[in-house]
Amino acid sequence: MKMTFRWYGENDPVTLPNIRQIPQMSGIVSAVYSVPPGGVWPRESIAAVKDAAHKNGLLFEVAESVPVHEDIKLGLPSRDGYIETFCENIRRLSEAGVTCICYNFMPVFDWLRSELSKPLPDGSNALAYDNQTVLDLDPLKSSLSLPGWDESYSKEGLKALMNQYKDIDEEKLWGNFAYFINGIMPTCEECGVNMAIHPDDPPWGIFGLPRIITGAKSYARMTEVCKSPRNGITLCFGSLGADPNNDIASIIREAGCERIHFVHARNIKITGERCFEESAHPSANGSLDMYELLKALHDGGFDGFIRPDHGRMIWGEQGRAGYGLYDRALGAVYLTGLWEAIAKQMKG
Ligand code: DNO
Repeated sequence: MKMTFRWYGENDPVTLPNIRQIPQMSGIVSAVYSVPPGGVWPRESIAAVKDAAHKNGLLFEVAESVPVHEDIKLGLPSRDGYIETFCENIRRLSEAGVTCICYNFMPVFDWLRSELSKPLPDGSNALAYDNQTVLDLDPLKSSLSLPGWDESYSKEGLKALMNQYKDIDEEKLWGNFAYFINGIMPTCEECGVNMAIHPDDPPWGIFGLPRIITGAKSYARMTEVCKSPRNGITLCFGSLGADPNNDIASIIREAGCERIHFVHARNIKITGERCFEESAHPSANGSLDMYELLKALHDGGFDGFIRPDHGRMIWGEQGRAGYGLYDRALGAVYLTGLWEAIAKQMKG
């Protein structure tokens, strides 16, 4: 397992020298943020991320995310051009040493929360999701914006885009996913790059839009539509774990680790039906048994990348919601400790 840390580039208040000092940190997970979805990433921009990482003793082997253009998810005729652009980005990233690309196939919106800084009893704050608040929310009227969302849409643009999805049900979205993944796979094979799809977060439909990567059945189907082991997943504990029907340890044990290229490890506390808040990483702080999950990965021979995922804001830190330094650093060290204990226990 290779421990990594997400870095949002030169504007990230978390610096590379900060990241370097976290014990056992092997590299960063990053992207070129200046290019809109569907554009080609300039070689110099990719090299700048790599060079900055290397200067700080860190590797840049995982890109998160390369956005999938909406025309691909909608299955429009223009998708072929965007698939070719995606392939070009795969080539350029691999030339710079990237071996794993994290992406998602969620229509319009990426991850969703109803609150970005919910105060917790210990004085920290965290991201939270309340089902009723989301049901009452109209994305076309509210001013809600989240760091994971593409902010470039005007309200009219967003309305038109959401309208385009009205004839796209889950079956059609699956068809468009199959077209995309099979379209890029020859390039992934050629370049030695693993694709790691992130689950839908939360793992259920929102705002009437379809979502398909939600649990064990999705993984079975996903691997079926494109059989190359390079068509793999980002196993995100917190996203899948928001649905208590997802037994993540069983998903790992049943599906095996061959397709798990990347792990987002975080804990959540389920506070009601389709309601949760993000907790500190240790098992005792949330609803997920982190030991069981890492043990299942270890037993399956997991040898991919892992990163602590969202952290709370602690010690008065201000910054990008979910992506401060301190709590994620605590998470990384906790995960490394669990992994060491499991490995030593297994040796007997
Ligand atoms: C949220 C992240 C996601 C993830 C994308 C991958 O914090 O895990 O935004 O990067 O869904 O494409």
